[in-house]
Amino acid sequence: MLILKPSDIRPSEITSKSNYLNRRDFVKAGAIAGAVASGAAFAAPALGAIAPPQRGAKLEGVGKSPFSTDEPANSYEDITTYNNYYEFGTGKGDPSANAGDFRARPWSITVDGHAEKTGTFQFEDFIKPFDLEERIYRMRCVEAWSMVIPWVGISLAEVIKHFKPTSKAKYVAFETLNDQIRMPGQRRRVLDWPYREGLTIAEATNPLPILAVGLYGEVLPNQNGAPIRLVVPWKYGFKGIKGIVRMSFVSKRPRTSWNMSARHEYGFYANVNPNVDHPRWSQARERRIGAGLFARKQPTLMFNGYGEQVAHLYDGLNLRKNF
Ligand SMILES: Nc1nc2c(c(=O)[nH]1)N[C@H]1C(S)=C(S)[C@@H](COP(=O)(O)O)O[C@H]1N2
Ligand SMILES: [Mo]
Repeated sequence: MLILKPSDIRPSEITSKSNYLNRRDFVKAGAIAGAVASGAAFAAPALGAIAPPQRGAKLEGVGKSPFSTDEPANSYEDITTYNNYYEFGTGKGDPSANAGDFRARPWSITVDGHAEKTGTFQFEDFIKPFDLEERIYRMRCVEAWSMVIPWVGISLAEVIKHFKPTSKAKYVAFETLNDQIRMPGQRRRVLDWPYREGLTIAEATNPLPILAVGLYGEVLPNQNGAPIRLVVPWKYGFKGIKGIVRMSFVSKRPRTSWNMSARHEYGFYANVNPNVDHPRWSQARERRIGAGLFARKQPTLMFNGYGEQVAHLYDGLNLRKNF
């Protein structure tokens, strides 16, 4: 459990990087919490306010990206207390409550399959050849909520180029750590562990995807996928596999966790598409986390607004069938 004593909290942690949007919400939520007796609906923001997440070490030499959105970013608290990471529980607050003691170092990543360069690398050696960049991306979860997140990461296209995949490599598959002791949520068979994801080589070599190693200029918190996780901003959030230990160059479409669990609900592509509903709910609109409890849902954009960069990847593909 991540509960800090007041003496453990540095002043820098108390002054969060909340943007003006979230400050306004904080005031609003506070006013509402004072007016109604039950605080149950405010459990997530209240937890963030009482026990600020431990902040990570500063990352040095982080460049800027032309792909960043200028929309206001969600607060550090929003991004680190409202998570999906079933290895640490299925509730949105579970990863921040349960992943605090997870040791994300030392960490090794295995690269295998159809590539000239393969092997097992320490995390630090794995990322060393690549430039660190801040990429402020809109993120859209399949559950119809969204956030704007200032990631720090390395270009997946650059990583792939580095390992020199052969012509047999049609897809890249990723796997999360498989360890019931370090990831207690894996004791429950809510998914077929380890968590798995994948992209086509064309998707993976597009300039947008990154392997994120940081957030708000600091080392990535455990609940967001430390030490390294995938970020693919035009796809639903479940493609963004956390805690990666393996990257495989494969010739056949890899099996992916949510598709294996309910293939009629979660496709391999998982491109954000307001015109194709999930069988149980609409994908036309989304709730921006932190935009206020009474804020209207906003329209979801095709490819989450990244169509200019990625629409060409799907020329001639029926996106209703290939959801
Ligand atoms: N290993 C692993 N990766 C995962 C998940 C998970 O349960 N396990 N959940 C996914 C889902 S559904 C979402 S929406 C994003 C959430 O990322 P965030 O908590 O950093 O916003 O992580 C994705 N990556
Ligand atoms: Mo998600």
